[in-house]
Amino acid sequence: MEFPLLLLLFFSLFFNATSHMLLLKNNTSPFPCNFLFGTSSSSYQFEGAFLSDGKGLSNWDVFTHKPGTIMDGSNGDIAVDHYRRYQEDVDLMQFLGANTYRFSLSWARILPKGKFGKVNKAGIDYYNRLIDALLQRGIEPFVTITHYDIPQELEDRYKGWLSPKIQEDFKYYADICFKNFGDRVKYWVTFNEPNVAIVRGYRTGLWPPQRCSASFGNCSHGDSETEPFIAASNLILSHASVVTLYRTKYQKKQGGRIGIVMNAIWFEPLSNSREDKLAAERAQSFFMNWFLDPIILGNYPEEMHEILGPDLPSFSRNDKQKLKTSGLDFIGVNHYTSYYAKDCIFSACEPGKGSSRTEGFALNSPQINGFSIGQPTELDWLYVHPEGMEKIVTYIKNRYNNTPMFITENGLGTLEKPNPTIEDIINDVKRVEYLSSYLDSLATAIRKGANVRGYFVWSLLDNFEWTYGYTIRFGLHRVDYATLNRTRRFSALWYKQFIAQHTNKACLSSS
Ligand code: PNW
Repeated sequence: MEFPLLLLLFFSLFFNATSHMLLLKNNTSPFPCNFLFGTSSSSYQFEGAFLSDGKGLSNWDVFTHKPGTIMDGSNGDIAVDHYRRYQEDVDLMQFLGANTYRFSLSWARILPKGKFGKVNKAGIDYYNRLIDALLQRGIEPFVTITHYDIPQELEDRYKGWLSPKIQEDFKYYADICFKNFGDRVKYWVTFNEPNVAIVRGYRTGLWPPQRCSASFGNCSHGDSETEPFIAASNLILSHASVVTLYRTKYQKKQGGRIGIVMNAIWFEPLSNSREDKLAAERAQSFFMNWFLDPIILGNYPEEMHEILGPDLPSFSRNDKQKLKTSGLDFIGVNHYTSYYAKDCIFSACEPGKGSSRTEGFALNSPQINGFSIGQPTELDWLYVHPEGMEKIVTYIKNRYNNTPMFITENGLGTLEKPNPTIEDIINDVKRVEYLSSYLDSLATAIRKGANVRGYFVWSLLDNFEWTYGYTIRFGLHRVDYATLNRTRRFSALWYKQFIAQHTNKACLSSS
């Protein structure tokens, strides 16, 4: 395409996408002073260099190398080579005007064999280089300690999250992270989306360690009715130990904050019936509150006790005390989509997705009985329902006493045509529409009093999308997987503009 034509296309799209943004009226931004705007990533999806400089194998390295696990047969061996190209990537963030970057540390890069081996100095050096490069450009590092990938050694030795032994290992690892990086890192996340990792690892078996019962999936070991709850309880207690460690040994001196990131789906009752409303509550309790309630309120949601009985591991008096005194400083919210929820206690549901006891007898899905919660996308689990952002943020605000929140992920995944033209590559108007409508909805929640402190787009770049491999692209920048070249998409320019318009100049001078 001729260059001027391309330019024209650009501007027409640009004005189209910005004209329906209500946020800019009177030039007052609803986003508070010092609001963080950035992008998110994770070690396994970005770094590559899977065996470089002393890194050990992670559970995801081993899993992706098994045939048939990943849609396009790919893996994260190279990913987007962030390990070597981080400087170029930090330049892209600077161009956006972002003031934060969320990334995760690879446990197996720092401790190739968990606490059963030595610290890998080259791993520490890499993260030091990345952190310093960010700070030099005024970008605040927002660090996830574990984003799904754990050293394979811990699976082999004691079955990972199924063993209480992992609590000691996680504490040992986090201590090394605080000690080495805590002078410069002021935002810590213990875990990314444990609710997704545990459901996929131990209920449906689609992710490592591929454990489930026959009626839930195709696994050679496991028990979908009990193991997810055991793994979750070990993870919740691991979070508590590490928060206690941070509070007692580091927080005063280093002055940072620590939280956890949950996958947060908004569950909308399928009908106005009392039964469906209760089902939507149960769906939330069995998905998100399952983790946040014990961490913030000291015990599992009541509905979980009632439905699961003895299959829900109970916390000892000691554990409860530990949970109460540790808690968290903020809740990280990864929000992409909403689902309908339908009751399966008082009415019959077909056996299958969501209707089991392990999900609180609440059928939950983006489409039920021909009703769709929003526009479908090229990802089977992602439907566009911007109102869900305001609703989930408000729900969390009310349930957890307006604990500070960060929207740690939000974004749209798309497919790419074979042999795409430059226009196919950069013209991602759907992504811009998605992001601007979700940010609008977030702004409404903030105006109504939600204590939200930051927002991160998933993701800076296209990357390894777990079992979808490289087929699904979430990037503000497109990655050519043959050359690893990054190309700026229209959404990157849009986000740059958005950040500039919503960074409150008055705050800058007073801070
Ligand atoms: C998150 N769902 O995963 C992860 O934190 C990222 O690593 C990932 O790349 C990103 O979102 C996009 O998928 C999710 O089924 C996995 O609702 C599943 C769901 C949502 C997010």
